[in-house]
Amino acid sequence: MKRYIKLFILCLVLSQSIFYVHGQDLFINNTVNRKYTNLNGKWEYVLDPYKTGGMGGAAVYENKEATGKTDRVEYSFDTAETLYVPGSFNTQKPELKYFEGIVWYRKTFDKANIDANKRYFINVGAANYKTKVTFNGKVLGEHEGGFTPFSYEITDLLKEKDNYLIIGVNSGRRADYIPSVVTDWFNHGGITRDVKLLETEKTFINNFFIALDKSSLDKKNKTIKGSVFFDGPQITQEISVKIPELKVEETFNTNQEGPTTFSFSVKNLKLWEPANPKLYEVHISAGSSSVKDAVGFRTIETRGREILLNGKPVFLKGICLHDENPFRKDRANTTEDAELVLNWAQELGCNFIRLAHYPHQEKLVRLADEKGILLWEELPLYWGIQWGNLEVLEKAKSQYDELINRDYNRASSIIWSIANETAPGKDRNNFLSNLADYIRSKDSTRLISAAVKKDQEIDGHPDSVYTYNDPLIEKLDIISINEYLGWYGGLPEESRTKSFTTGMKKPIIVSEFGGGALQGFHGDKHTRWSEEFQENLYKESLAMFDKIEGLAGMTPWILVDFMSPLRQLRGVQDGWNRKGLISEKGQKKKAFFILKEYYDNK
Ligand code: GCB
Repeated sequence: MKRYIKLFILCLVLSQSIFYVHGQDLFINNTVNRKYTNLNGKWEYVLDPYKTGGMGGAAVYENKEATGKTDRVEYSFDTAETLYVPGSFNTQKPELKYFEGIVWYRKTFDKANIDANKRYFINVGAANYKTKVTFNGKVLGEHEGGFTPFSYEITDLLKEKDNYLIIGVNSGRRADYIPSVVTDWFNHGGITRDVKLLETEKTFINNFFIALDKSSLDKKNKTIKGSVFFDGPQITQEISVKIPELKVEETFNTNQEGPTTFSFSVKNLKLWEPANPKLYEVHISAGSSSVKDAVGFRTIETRGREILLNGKPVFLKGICLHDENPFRKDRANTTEDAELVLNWAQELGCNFIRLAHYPHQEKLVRLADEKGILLWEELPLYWGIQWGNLEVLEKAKSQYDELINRDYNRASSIIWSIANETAPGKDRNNFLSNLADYIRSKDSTRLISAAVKKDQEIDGHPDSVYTYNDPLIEKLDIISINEYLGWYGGLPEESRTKSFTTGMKKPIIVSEFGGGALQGFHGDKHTRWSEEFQENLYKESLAMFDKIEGLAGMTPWILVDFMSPLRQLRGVQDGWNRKGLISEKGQKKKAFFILKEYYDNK
């Protein structure tokens, strides 16, 4: 009997691991600086609203076409319409606006000069949410998570002619996903970021971390440390790290077991900071494999209520942002898209942006490195997460792994935020403290925060003093608070009666406040949706938050109006969350100038 129970448990575990997938073959970072062929452009597509993976009994990824007049195949990519990749499928075709299900995409291509001494990978920048990648009729794997990159190897499958890459993307929402079923943003489905065909050496550096060693900040000669990850049959004996501008040329013995770590000292290092976002070209090589990247070196830490950048207190003049180009009504996916919003943020006087509520495109993070804008990054651990579900915790870790691997070398990224507005409870506390420990074990070069709720919101006692004693705070470097007084409950003037305290002495960021206004709609300061209401709310809120002891920064909600199916008020919202300081057409509202003035004087 016992044997059967064991067998049953084994089967259960196996079936779980088969269904529970968020995998990829190998994490490859820094793809923009590697050798690749761009696979963006028009892809044919077949809709699969019932998520069967097959049409008329045939798997869609087999890429069949009827071969004669008696033949029956119930789909055809050859005669299909096309979608542009990268891009949200919802906003490219009116009939797909609210479609949530599977779209099968096909790209065919030839590849001249395949080199037998190289390896080839399909790299997807992001596809929302669950993605099955197939190549020339073979399933490579399934990836879960809508905002982080993944790669699959196709070395043995690639041909010189008529390759077909078929990718099925399922944008359906589920309670055990991250995010869960309800979000206040549009569920842009499909292949939303670039697709690349990467070419690498047989053994190559698939990932590397490099950063300034915090403990050397006060020394004249600073220490740079890092690690290098290899993949392939022949790990070479030595790696070399070069930073030509600093005259650094160092070699290290390769660790044959795990990643190779290195550390060396440098003279005359200019630290990266918003006023001088200095980037150095770094080259790492081993055997015939080499990578290069432009990297800034800085430290970030806290001291009491202060946030210290390179050892000096910094006030984070920030703004929240969704990863959308409002003009194209699409997920942002180009450097121009990033340029548009970063320029607006800089015009507002910002040195900091909260990338809400999921990982934004890598191009924006790289541009922030160049422009000297500090960033907060987060995963969509948002409303309705299944905290008691250990698989969800594993998914969160895996998505964080992908994000850390992608952005570890970006100086601009200074905060990992692990959750937004979640209520304390045993499962939630365990989940998030476990995740905080996990992230710290992977990355000690950033701070950890979360937007926490005030005690009154949890216990329901209205009070003039807002207190914050969420047990999660113990695990955080920064206490972040979202406070919508004046919009969700009360009029803006009520702000004058409020004050804030926290049990622990840590820096505080106001990570959200704001209210909606339809650009061009005017009224008095108490007329909801008018620019004047929003303007008044900003004046009152700024006066209130300015009094917080230990205020280290703020990111009002939000830079630009963004698409949200939760917002359906006709003639006002029309599917847009109107809390932007800038409309979806790019026009600034009055509150923009209130915040700008506050930041200019700060
Ligand atoms: C919040 C959420 C954000 C919403 C915002 C709002 O607290 O964090 O995702 O969009 O409020 O507009 O209500």
